[in-house]
Parts: sequence; C-alpha cells; structure tokens
Amino acid sequence: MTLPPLTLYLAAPRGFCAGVDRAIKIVEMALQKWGAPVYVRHEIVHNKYVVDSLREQGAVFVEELDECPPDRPVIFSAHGVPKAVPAEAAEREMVYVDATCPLVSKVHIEAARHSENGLQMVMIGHAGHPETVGTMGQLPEGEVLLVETPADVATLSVRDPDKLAFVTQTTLSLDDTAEIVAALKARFPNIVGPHKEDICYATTNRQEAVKAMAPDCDALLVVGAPNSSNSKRLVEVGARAGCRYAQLVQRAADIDWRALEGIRSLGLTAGASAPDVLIEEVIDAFRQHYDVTLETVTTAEEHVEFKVPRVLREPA
Ligand code: 2E6
Ligand code: F3S
Repeated sequence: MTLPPLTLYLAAPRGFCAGVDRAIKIVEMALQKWGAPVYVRHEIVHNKYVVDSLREQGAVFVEELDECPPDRPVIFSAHGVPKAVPAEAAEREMVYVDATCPLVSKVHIEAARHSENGLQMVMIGHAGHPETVGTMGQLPEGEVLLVETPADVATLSVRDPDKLAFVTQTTLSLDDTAEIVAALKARFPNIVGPHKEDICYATTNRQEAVKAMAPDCDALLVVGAPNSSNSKRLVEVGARAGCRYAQLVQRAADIDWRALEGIRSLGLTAGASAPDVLIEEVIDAFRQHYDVTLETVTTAEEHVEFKVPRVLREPA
C-alpha cells in the first residue's frame, strides 16, 4: 500500500527547557540521595508522562504541604510557591528542596524589590495557575493586583497611579502580553516594569518557531498537557499565525486522524514540559500513516543550563 506524502515540519527549539530539565533532575537526585518516598508538592512539571515516570521511581505527588509527613523530604514544583510554603516547611522542620525555575525566582525577587521600594504590584497572568499563585504569594494577600486581559486594566483600582510596577507569568503569549502592557502604560504612564515582560527565553523561542512555520502548515500539533500554560499558548499562536487546524495532543493516541485527512504538511512542536520520547512517538505514528519527509525549522539555538541546588550535589 502506498502512503500519502506528508512534509512534517519539526519546530526547533521545542520540548524541554532548562528549568524543566533541572526540576526533573532535582526529583531524581533527591530519590537517589534520600531514597523513596520523596514528596513533590504539585506536578513537578505539567506532564503526565513525566509525573508517572517519577511516581514509579518513588515520588509521591501531593497538592499541599500538609499532605506530607514531616520526616520525608519535599520538593516544590518548577512553577514556584507562595512564600508561606517554605516558611511552613521550615516551621515543621522538614527537609525541602525548591525546584522553582530560576527564571520564575527572578520574577519573585523583582516583585518583592518593587514592593519594598513602595510600589504597588500588578501581575499579568492567569488566575489560579500555580506560577501566578506563587508569584502573587511573594507578597501579603491582596497586595498584588491580577490582570488577565486589556479590559481588566480599565477596571483596576490602584492606591497611587504613579507608584506602580508590573511583573508577568513566564509562559504567556508574547502578543497578548504586549497588548496588556500597552494598556497598562497608556493608563499608568509611570508604571515600572521589565524591559518588555518576564516571558522566558523558552516560551519566546517556542512561540517564534511556531509563528515561522504555521503559515506553511495544513495542520499543527503541539505535544503537551491540557494544564500546561506554555503548551496551550503554542496552539493559540499557531492558529493566529494562520494554521487552520491547531491542536494539543498529550501523545500519539490523542491524534484525530480523521480531522487530519487530506493534509500535505504538518507542523509539530512540543511545550517546555513535554519529553522527547512523546515527540518521537508522534513522529512514528505519522510514519505509519504517511510517507513522511522530515524538515526541521530552526529559528533559534538554546544553550541555557541551570545547576541543581547544592544540597543535591553533596554526598548524603
Ligand atoms: C515552570 C514555569 C514555567 O503551565 P506552565 O507552562 O507554566 O508549566 P509547564 O510545567 O507546562 O512548563 C514548564 C514551566 C515550569 N514553565
Ligand atoms: Fe523556566 Fe521558562 Fe522553562 S520559566 S521552567 S525556562 S518555560
């Protein structure tokens, strides 16, 4: 049987970022150092395959610190935690390791610094997302104002319009965020912020790669989880850049082959928390349905690496 031809454009960069790589290593090294069980507060990164693999190695995933026994180590997820969480762990004399991505920690430090300088904080982010909860939780409850859309800017009630600063979630859409920042600057010309926003290098590079290839693709698949903010943004970016069918898939079993009938080109990328093995699985599945010509679309190179915390580099 001859298979229909398909050009498969593989985005580069795609998949794991330095913060995800580090967070997973932290759990693996903690298991080596202290043995099982090691507790992890929240999914270490938003990927079921990653979480299931670590669970098999002895990690126990919980949502809150009070679900952990005080005599086992606990790791905080890559998304960051409110200040009250390490404080509570210390009070309970627990061993804890913070796997918050250093680029998220940088935003935490900025928010605290602006507040110490007397500025009221505005956070651009998604309500309820653990990173937003963690960043807002660097300051006392009610101190940080959340903005999700340009329309939210109009209804903000601030203490002093000349004493404001903003920070952002690291995984937002670059274009949506630019609109929100523009609305903030229009209403509060003296608002202080980062040069553009706090969106990280990995989010930026993955969105740029999708933008470059989407117009040439009959369909775009993003390997990633439904609770992964950066992965969901890649689907939106692809659709907005002109791809008629843009879809999130967790793995090959999720592919809707009927919806893809008749396509001649496919764009494939993966969110920052999606492991290579799942991308390979998707490519293999396409090879079974099509005569695939693989082309990599490279728009940036990444050489970022983060060290694991010292406690894990020392012998037990
Ligand atoms: C931590 C911070 C940013 O949902 P989101 O995209 O934030 O998270 P993951 O786990 O899908 O991606 C990695 C990550 C971790 N991004
Ligand atoms: Fe960090 Fe960005 Fe990855 S904030 S965890 S490098 S998506």
